[in-house]
Amino acid sequence: MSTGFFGDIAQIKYEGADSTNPMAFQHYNADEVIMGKTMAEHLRFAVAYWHSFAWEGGDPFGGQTFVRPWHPQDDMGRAKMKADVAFEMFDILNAPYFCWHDADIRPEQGNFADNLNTLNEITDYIGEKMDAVGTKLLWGTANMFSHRRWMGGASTNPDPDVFAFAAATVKSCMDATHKLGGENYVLWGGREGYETLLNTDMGSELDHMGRFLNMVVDYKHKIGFKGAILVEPKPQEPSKHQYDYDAATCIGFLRKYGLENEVKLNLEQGHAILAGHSFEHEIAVAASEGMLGSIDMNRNDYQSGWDTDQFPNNVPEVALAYYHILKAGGLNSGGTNFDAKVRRQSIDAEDLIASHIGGMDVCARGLKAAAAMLEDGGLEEALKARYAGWESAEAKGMLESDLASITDRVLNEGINPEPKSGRQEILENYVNRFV
Ligand code: XLS
Ligand code: NI
Ligand code: NI
Repeated sequence: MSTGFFGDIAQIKYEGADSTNPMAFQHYNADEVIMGKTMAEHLRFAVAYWHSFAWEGGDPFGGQTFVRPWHPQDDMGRAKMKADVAFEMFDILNAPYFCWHDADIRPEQGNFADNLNTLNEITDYIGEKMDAVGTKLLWGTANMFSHRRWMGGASTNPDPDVFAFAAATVKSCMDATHKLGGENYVLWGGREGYETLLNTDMGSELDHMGRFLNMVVDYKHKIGFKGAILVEPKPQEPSKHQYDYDAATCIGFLRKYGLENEVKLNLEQGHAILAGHSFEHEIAVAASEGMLGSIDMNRNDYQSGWDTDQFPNNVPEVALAYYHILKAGGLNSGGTNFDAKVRRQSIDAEDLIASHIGGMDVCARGLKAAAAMLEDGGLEEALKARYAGWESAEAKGMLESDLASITDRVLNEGINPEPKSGRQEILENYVNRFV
């Protein structure tokens, strides 16, 4: 029986680029084949439970703007109603995946044992809904940043009892993810960092975080969870400094603690911008190390400098991101999670649907442009030409050589390099032909 929350909004269909129907896809055509895979298989869209169903519309200057029948979110009956509405939306959008934090789906009980009971109960309920609607779980995760117990960090907390609570919480969320057939498990450490170095022992906090992540990996193998373990870089917010600053920092951390073959990265567009990078930079860094796991797709407001988690609407940006993803062989067990929320004035059920339609369409356009560029091969050809000098045996041999022998060669052969154009504008013009 329908909750009625979405009124008469029917399943969203693909109507093509000429359609003016705001409740239809213009570009996302799930079954359309691109480079040997359907769009649905490439993009693997997921809806984020927290932004669409748990967030109440507050900001630092004002409280709740969304009035939903499942508020306040402190009761199991209303948690089930929230799940009913969520699955109605997954069905309307035909979204293949969703993602959750424990705190999004179960009511907070204030202690671990009761949290565990409500998590078990709600995930049983959600499991039945997944079977009925056909939506799958892209990833589960633990919210270890909202409740006041986490204010000084989770695995990096100076209080070992918080470390213990965090370990138990992650175990419960991994169990729940495994039970629901989740394809990945994510750790984003919003409070794993510091507010001030004056009270922070950074070295020991990092060691605790490294040990914690090793326990997570051990537990994954113990229960036979086949999904990927992913960490999500972000430079700051809510903490002043987050240890998982960006992709490169995470990779260094994973290597230091022996996790480079066990853990991959969940990269978020807005976090890349906060770290002073482009999204494609973060994807290229992860891909070059074989550590690309999944993506959180959103955009920031480029004027405010906050992690505003808006739905993507910039096709050229999205196209370059998918270009690097396709080049790296695709998302594998990862997907495109809309870690994005409607604005707090967008209070209608229709806004929730329209925002996802727009995001899915923008990603579809980006993917199509990316595939066209890759199939045309212009960028790859230019790249090959730029590095062609390194094909020669002499150049390759230099990497096995040493400074003194190279110096001899420079002197003997009178090596005196002639600068060549980087052709940046020509390449930018090329990209513009596709987006
Ligand atoms: C916050 C993060 C968060 C993670 C999951 O900025 O993006 O939503 O994706 O904990
Ligand atoms: Ni984020
Ligand atoms: Ni995220």
